[in-house]
Amino acid sequence: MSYKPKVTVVGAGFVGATTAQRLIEKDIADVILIDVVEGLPQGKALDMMESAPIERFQASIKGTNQYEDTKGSDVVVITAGLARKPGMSRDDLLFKNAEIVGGVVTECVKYSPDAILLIVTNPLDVMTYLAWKKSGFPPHRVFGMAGALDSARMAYFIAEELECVPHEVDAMVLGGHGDEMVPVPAHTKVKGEPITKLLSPEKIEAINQRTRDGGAEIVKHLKTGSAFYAPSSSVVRMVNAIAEDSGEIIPSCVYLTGQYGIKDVYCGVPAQLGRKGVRAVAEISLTENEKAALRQSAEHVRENCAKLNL
Ligand code: TXD
Repeated sequence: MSYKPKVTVVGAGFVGATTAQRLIEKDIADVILIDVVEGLPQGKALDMMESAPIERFQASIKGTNQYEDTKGSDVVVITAGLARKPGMSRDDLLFKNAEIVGGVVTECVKYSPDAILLIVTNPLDVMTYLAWKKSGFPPHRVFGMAGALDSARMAYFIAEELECVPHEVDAMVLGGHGDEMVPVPAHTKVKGEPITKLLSPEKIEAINQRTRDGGAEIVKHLKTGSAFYAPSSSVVRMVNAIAEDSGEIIPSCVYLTGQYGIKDVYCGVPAQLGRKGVRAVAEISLTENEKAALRQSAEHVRENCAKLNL
C-alpha cells in the first residue's frame, strides 16, 4: 500500500468530522479523531468506518478522547474551539479559543514532537501564532488554513458570474482571515486568463466584497454554526499537498520573515507545501494598494496576538 500519513484531527465538530470524512474517503490518510466530548468522536468514527464497504476506501479512522492515541502523528489538524454565531466577528472568539487551542497544542506536541500543526480554529491567524509559540516547533511546521478557503469562495463566485466550471478558476486571496483579507484579481485566473481581462472593475470589486463577507453569508443562513464543507475541502487540499509532498502553492497562513515587507507575524500568503511543511513563501507581484492592504491586515493580526501576552 502507498504511504499514508497518520493525521490527527482535533475537534469532532462540523469542520473536524467533515475533514476526517474527506481524508479517509479519498484514502489520503489514516485518521485519529479526538474531542473532549465523550462518545462523539467514537460514534462518528464508527459511523464513517461502516461506510467503507460502500465507499470502498481502505484508510482507517479511530475516535478517541485520549491523546495517547495521537502518538506519532505526521500531521495534527486543530479545529477544536467555538464557532461564530450571527453578529460575532472572528476576533470575538479570541480568548476562549486561545485557552482551548493552547491546551490542545500542549497535549499534541507531547505525543507527536515531529508533527506538522495545521490550525483551523478562529481567529485563525492569531491561533496559528499561539500554536507556534506553545509548540516550540520551527515555524515551517506550524501554519494555518484560511487563504485556501477564501480563494475557493472567490473562485466559486467567479465561476458563477462567468458560467464556467468552478475548478477552472484559480483564485488568490491573501492577508489575515478577517474583514481585511486581500483578494488579488491580477493573480486570479480562469484557464490562465486573469479575471481583470474578463470582468469589469465593478464586478470584480463586488466579488472581492462577497469573498470578504463569505463566512458571514453562510453564518447568516445557518444561524447556528458556521461553514464546514468548503473549509474541510480546503484543509484536505493542504493535507494532500503535505502527504504527496507535491510542492503545490496554496495561500496559507504562515510565519513571515520579511517577505512582502512583513516580519515576525503570521499572515496569509502563497506558500509552497510539502512533506516537511512550508518549503517556501512565493513572492508574487502586487499593486501598491494590495501591498498596503496586506501590511495593514498583518498589523491587525499583530495587535490581536499582542492581546494574548505570549
Ligand atoms: O477558515 C477557517 N480557518 C475556518 C475556521 C473555517 C470554518 C470554521 N473555522 C473555525 O473552526 C470556527 O470558527 C471554529 O473556531 C472552528 C471549528 O468550527 P466547527 O464548525 O467545527 O465548530 P464545532 O462544530 O462547534 O466543533 C468544535 C469542536 C466540538 O466538537 C467541541 O466539543 C470541540 O471542538 N472541542 C474540543 N476538542 C478537543 N479539545 C478541546 N479542548 C475542545 N474544546 C472544544
